[in-house]
Amino acid sequence: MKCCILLGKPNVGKTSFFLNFAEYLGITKCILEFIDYQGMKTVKNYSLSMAKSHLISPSPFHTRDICKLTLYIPIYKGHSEFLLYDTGGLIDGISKDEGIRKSMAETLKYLYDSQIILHMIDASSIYKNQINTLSEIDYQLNQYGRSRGCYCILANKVDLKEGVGGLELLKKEFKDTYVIPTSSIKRIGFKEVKKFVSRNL
Ligand SMILES: Nc1nc2c(ncn2[C@@H]2O[C@H](COP(=O)(O)OP(=O)(O)OP(=O)(O)O)[C@@H](O)[C@H]2O)c(=O)[nH]1
Ligand SMILES: [Mg+2]
Repeated sequence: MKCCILLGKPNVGKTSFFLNFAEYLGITKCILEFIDYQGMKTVKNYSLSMAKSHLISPSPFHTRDICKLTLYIPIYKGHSEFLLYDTGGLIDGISKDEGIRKSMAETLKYLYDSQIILHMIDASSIYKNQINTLSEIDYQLNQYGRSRGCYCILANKVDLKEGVGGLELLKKEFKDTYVIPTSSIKRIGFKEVKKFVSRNL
């Protein structure tokens, strides 16, 4: 089964996208598998609303473990199955926090094993030049993703006024990359992401 990984800086909206996109694809209950940095697996059964209230947060680095969910996309008379991974936020350099370092290492391990790469950037934040603005890690992910193929950028938070400006900056900066404008909470761009994933399954 193909694996699709969702990654990017902390707080850009990865977990919100992960759960809302799963809901968009028809999931009503989520059986989530969490994998920590030691490879320990824990399965949790959540309703979607419980998952959203537990797993999404305005504080950065809320997600630490890899979170795995099996999803289905209808194709002709059947459907294609794939695994979607939510991951902990990636930052430039080496964090002083051991937990963050381990979480980042785990994300990179799963990146190598994934066939489809969704790189999320907070478009509103880059427009305002805030903490989550474009930096080395985004350029490195872009370079790596392009070398692998099946890679796109999700320019998230375009429901915000600044997100629209940020989207234009991203399109200019990453001319050779497919950039999909998204809003994890308003479900903008979900149809395009679904098309992108199903094309690569
Ligand atoms: N306006 C707006 N807010 C968003 C969007 N996506 C996420 N948020 C908000 O951004 C904050 C972070 O969302 P998360 O989904 O937890 O972000 P994350 O990338 O998983 O963060 P970490 O797990 O800490 O790396 C929350 O307060 C969300 O409500 C979006 O598309 N638009
Ligand atoms: Mg998260």
